[in-house]
Amino acid sequence: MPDETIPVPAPTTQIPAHAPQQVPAQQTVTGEAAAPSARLASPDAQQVIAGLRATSEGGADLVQLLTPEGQRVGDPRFENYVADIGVAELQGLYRDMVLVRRVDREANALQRQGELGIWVPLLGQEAAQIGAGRAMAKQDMAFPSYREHGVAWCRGIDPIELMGIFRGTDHGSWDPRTVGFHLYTIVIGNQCLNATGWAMGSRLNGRVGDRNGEATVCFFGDGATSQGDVHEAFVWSAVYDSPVVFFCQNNQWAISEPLERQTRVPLYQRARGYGFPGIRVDGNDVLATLAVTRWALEQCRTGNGPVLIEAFTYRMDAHTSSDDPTRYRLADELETWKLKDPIERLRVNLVRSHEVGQEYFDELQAESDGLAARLRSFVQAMPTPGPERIFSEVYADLPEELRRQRDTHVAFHASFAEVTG
Ligand SMILES: Cc1ncc(C[n+]2csc(CCOP(=O)(O)OP(=O)(O)O)c2C)c(N)n1
Ligand SMILES: [Mg+2]
Repeated sequence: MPDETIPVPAPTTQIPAHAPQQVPAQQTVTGEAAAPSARLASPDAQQVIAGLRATSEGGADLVQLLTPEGQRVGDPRFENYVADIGVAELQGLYRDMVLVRRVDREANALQRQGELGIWVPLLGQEAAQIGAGRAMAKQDMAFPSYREHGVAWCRGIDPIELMGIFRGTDHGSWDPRTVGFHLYTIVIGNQCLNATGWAMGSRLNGRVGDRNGEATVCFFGDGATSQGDVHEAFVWSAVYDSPVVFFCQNNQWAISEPLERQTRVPLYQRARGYGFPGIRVDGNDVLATLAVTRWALEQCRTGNGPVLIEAFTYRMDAHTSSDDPTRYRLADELETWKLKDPIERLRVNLVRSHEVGQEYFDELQAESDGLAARLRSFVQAMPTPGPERIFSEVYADLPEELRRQRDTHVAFHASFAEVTG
């Protein structure tokens, strides 16, 4: 579809129920007169409930192509971006989601059994990640946080390559340039600056301008939007028209902090303040996420970046295996989101609208079991890296001083091993 037929998502004036209805004229308020704004900073219980309801429902601006009941719905703005997706492609997207969920659950179990030091679950965010990941082209570059196992899968990274990070033996064993997927970033929001720099480079090197142009996708969370790094990335990307899709997975929580503590406007609306389009998509709808990300990437490739996508989703498990979400959120909330499960809605669609038979699901189950078994045996057999490993792959030519330290370090380990047997 030509660019000009795709309207930039219309700006909306929708504000959550608990936000002030009118922006007061600019003024300096001190003493007692400051009380109303102080009250706004701590909404009462009713306001909190209204706000949470507004966020859990996604609002009228949510782009959706597949309802939670598995029904295909139209959207004239994005329909054509998935016109090529027939039943075989839908099955492919379903397979991706099932397999990454299986990897996620197996890794979670491995952590519980002491084989991994920590695990960061993606449960519930499969559609957001597979939709975005499958929208990307070979020449594109992704900058993930630490939860993007589904995007890694789409970039062709074998899940076993993620395991060293969580076993504490390496920082990821893939070459970011070859696969177009940067190493995981733990420092919240920091990868947005890296992504901005990369995207500015694409533009300055003349690799933007037509549909084969290069684009960058930056993945981050709702909590990250409160970081200064993200603000700076938005400013730099905007003023340099950088081809970067800021893909925010709003999973409603930043560890134990709810979205309500990050923002008073829906996150996608923030883009307006920086001067680029922002759009909210149902992040549990793989088809809508694929369509919206394809649109955003096209904008970037053709020189109309950046774009902010807010993928409205939910973290169905703990923040990490070190976290206990029952301490800060109600079980009801999880139950509500289970009804919007990204995998189940596509399964229902495949069965009811495309008459996909049980055989397909059985085969996928067997494939998924095989993948989990391979992951498990790989992790159980993972060797402990040698003492020289911390010195390798940092310098092309190791400086003399570090070479000396490495030799001492290696010799110490050898003598220690001799003593301890
Ligand atoms: C700069 C920085 N501050 C604090 C932390 C600790 N921390 C780790 S994850 C996290 C919450 C991030 O939430 P969000 O951006 O919503 O991503 P999610 O984990 O939900 O995917 C925090 C505060 C950190 N890693 N880096
Ligand atoms: Mg979050």
